[in-house]
Amino acid sequence: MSDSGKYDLTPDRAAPTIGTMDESFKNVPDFKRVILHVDMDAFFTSVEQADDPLLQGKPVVIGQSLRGVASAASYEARKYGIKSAMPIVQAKKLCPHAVFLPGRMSRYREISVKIMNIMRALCPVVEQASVDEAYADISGTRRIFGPPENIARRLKAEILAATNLTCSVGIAPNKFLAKIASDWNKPGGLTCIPPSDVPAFLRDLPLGRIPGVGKQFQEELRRIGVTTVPHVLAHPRTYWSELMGKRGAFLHDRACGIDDSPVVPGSDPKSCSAENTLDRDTLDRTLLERWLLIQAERIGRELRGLGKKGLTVTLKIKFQDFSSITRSRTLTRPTDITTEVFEAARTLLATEKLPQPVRLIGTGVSNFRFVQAELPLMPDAGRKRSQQLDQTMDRIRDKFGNKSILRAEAAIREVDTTNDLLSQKNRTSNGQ
Ligand code: DCP
Ligand code: MG
Repeated sequence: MSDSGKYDLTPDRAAPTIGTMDESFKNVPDFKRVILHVDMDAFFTSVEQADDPLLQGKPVVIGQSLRGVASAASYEARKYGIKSAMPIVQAKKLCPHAVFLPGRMSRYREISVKIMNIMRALCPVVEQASVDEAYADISGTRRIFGPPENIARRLKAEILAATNLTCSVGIAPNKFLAKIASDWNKPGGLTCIPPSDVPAFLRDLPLGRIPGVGKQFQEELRRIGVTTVPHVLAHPRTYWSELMGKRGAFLHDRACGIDDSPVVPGSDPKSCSAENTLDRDTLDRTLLERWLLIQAERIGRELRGLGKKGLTVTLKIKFQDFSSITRSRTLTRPTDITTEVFEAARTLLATEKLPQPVRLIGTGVSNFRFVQAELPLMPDAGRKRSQQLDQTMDRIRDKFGNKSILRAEAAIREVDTTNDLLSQKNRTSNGQ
């Protein structure tokens, strides 16, 4: 049982051999939950490689500034010893021929939304933990999906089909063990820690692999001769909490395999917005409209990705003296159509006096409404055409990346600027 290989299900790339973890989960009374953790493999660099076939198989690093650090490294780059948080200067020394890219946060967020939607469609309770990872409580899904591995495999397949990206999945009786499991056999892993195997699994686990036991904490423990889980378990919980307070109790709990923290579903986004600080303050309305179109493109795509339609469009303007205004317009029906978002924002801009040059312009869509499949009494040819155009552009961007296609008027400049913000905000009002 203490052979770590026992926990490694064969990655899906090869023929999987599945154990009987479903039975184990059922039979061990102490563990009532089944928690799944998904973590994308080398997320930022994998997105870049998926969007640009020329990068596939190459060492890729996100981070270009010689004064900065790498935020991500592809598995090819990791072979040279490059890791996240490593100074770029050092990474360049280790692998001078690696491709160093600036990173495209909005694209990563867009893919992240897609992944989370896939998870939410399959799993009853999902908690997004970061841009590329999420927990799901799948305790009640056995009757629909069979053993937990089935849902994991289906998730992996659906994420791969939708994004061309691989992920690693861990399944265990609680969140911290599921997180360790997803990291156990990267990339492309599927690792289960059945309840009955938890004690043996923990016995051999280096303390540093427990989330929350960082380098400093390990060093503190090492100084008192504690380097393994059995060392921790040699003393009762009270000993640890007297010695180290909450951290001590936490350490003892984890060494016992205890983590009762629930999977807390994140609240649904209440609005989508995008804003740009301009390179130079301007009164040029044509230029401002072009920014509105770029923003409408991005918001429209985000809305469609989220499956949301909003009834209110908001324009935000910040002037040269940093004073700002927001103006809203309620549409006759909720929309996720790029041109409708744009037209509403453009109308708001047209009716606004510009007493001084504009330094920032932004668009937001809020007031999301659930809309059933539309069955208009009068067929609306214009709207249908706009929807078809959006769908086509979404498909092209899914395949070739964000910058591959822009409506002609908007193609004035690079969309991914460092001061560009695209965000979903959990609020009912907008533009603030
Ligand atoms: N990230 C970052 N800065 C860090 C660590 C990560 O900006 N110090 C970003 C880049 C990563 C993304 O977050 O691609 C996800 O972080 P992960 O820790 O999950 O790392 P990866 O997904 O890149 O690799 P792995 O396959 O190990 O999960
Ligand atoms: Mg990851």
